[in-house]
Amino acid sequence: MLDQVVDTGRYPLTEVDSAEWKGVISQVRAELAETGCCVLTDFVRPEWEETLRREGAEIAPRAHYDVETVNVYNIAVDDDLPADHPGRVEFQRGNAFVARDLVPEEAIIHRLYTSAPFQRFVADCFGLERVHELADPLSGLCLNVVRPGMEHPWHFDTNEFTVSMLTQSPDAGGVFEYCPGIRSEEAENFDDVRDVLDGRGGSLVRRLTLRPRDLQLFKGRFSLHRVSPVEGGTARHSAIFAYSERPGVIGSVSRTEQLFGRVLPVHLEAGRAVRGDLLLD
Ligand SMILES: O=C(O)CCC(=O)C(=O)O
Ligand SMILES: [Fe+2]
Repeated sequence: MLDQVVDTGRYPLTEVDSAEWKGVISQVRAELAETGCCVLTDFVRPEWEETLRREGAEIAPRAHYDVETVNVYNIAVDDDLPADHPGRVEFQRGNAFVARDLVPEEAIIHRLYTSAPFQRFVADCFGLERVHELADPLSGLCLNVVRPGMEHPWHFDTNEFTVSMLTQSPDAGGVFEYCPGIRSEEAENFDDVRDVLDGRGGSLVRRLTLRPRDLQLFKGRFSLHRVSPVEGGTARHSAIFAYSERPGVIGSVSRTEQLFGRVLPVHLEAGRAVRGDLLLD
């Protein structure tokens, strides 16, 4: 399957540790170290572009919509924060997610997500021994749907690294904007975050117009990012492949309810996953 779908001439996923593999990996790692973001262009072969788009468009109506007031840290908006704290800036989250259990197993994005060579490649790109699919039956693989007029507002990710692929481009807008390393494990840098939210981000903000079939690797826990408002008549669809370093990761009940409008018994049993740092989110 992999050889057919992925351009393995360029991205030798099936030749683990070959010279070509190592060449790609070292390039990716250098870019990730510099900006926290790397786009592997034309990762999926062009003949699959329409299938990728259609499979996404078919499930997009299954996205859970909810007008949610959020801030960049995904903490309670009414928290008792200082007046100039960036967590006080509120946004309407206008994107919606299709949960993993609504993505057919034969869809390209599902086959990539669960592919062992793909996982091995992704892990090596991030310098990890291996990655695990989330044990969460809803949030491991999602389709992110941003309809015309909507945006996916500024936020940090809970995951340290994210893998994604646009499956349908909007007519205009829907640009991925990010601020490389604006915070670190040691420092929140609230002043810089505040500047970006207030539109004074200037050189802190980079812009990427992603294209379908490109694979994006991103370290979103330290880089503030958003999808700018989508313009025109076509929704923006992107597949989010979520992996973790530890096995068994399951989302919290409250977050799962917010994102998907439902929880499963496994969420009620698991409680909140433990993380390695104390950053707000
Ligand atoms: O859809 C995208 O390109 C970005 C999605 C994102 O930032 C997220 O799901 O956390
Ligand atoms: Fe994100």
